[in-house]
Amino acid sequence: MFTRFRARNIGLFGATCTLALFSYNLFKPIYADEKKLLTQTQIDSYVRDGYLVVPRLFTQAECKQIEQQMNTLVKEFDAEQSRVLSIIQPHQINPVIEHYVKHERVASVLSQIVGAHIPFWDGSVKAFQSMLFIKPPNFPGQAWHQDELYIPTRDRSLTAIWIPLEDVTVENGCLWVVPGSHRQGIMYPTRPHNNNEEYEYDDTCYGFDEKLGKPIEMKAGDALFFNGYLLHKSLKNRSTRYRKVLTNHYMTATTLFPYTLKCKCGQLHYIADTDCRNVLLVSGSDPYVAKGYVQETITHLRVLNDDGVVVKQFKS
Ligand SMILES: O=C(O)CCC(=O)C(=O)O
Repeated sequence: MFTRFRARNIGLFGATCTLALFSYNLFKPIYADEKKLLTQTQIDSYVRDGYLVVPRLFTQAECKQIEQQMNTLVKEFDAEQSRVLSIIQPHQINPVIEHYVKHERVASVLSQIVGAHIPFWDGSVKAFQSMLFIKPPNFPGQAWHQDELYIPTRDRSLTAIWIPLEDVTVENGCLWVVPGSHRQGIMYPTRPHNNNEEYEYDDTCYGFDEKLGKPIEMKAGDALFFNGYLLHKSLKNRSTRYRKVLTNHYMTATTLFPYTLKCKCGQLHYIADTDCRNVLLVSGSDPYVAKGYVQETITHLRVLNDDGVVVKQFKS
């Protein structure tokens, strides 16, 4: 009797489980997790090494579309194509570039890595900056540096995405990184590099073993994500082709960062809550939404003038 009762219960239990599983599969909610592109191994390697290459994040067609927008912008600025080196903040005036800055594949990866080292991070991310680089043949690279120097997030969440629109190799000036150099959150000292043949004018970081630097050769549309404290550089473009790249900077939406300090009012400003609102929410929610948003930076080009000097060009 007891055994029959138990067998019937087990049978009922089994049927209920099968039904539950069946209806779960039919009506299962779209969990955010299902949109996540990275495995835990990839996230761990980003936290450990400070960089991650995600192959084929953008298709060839998407790379072409970005390149077309680059050409359109150069025309809008009435600039001489062969002299343009970069376009700064193109997303502020070009909706297609803005679309790629917040693209769902980009947002998905960022929502897994930007604050992966921060306890209780909720996956929220905002963008601060976009840049299109057009590196002509024979143009120098950028010496060893850390992006955190220019965009001080201080919670170590600054994350760059660097997407070549054509294949990049050592010859045409791919990025080099020092794996793990972000780990302790050290800001390395800087000094002149004395190598104008290889690098543009910005100083170089020193105090680390340069031999640990490694080139990251990539295919067009692959995406290199790297942390703001990671030491990186690029060499001169020794090829006969232009090297074109879209690169953007992101941080957690909770980050307050003092990009500029404007103290004209004569009041005391605390560094810790000074916040640049020239940002764009990419993932999750913005805890400082009440502060509103501003466009402090103006979209502009970096161009070579007749003397070969790099100057800024604004829209006339
Ligand atoms: O694209 C390059 O050559 C250098 C880019 C870079 O180092 C940067 O944007 O921080």
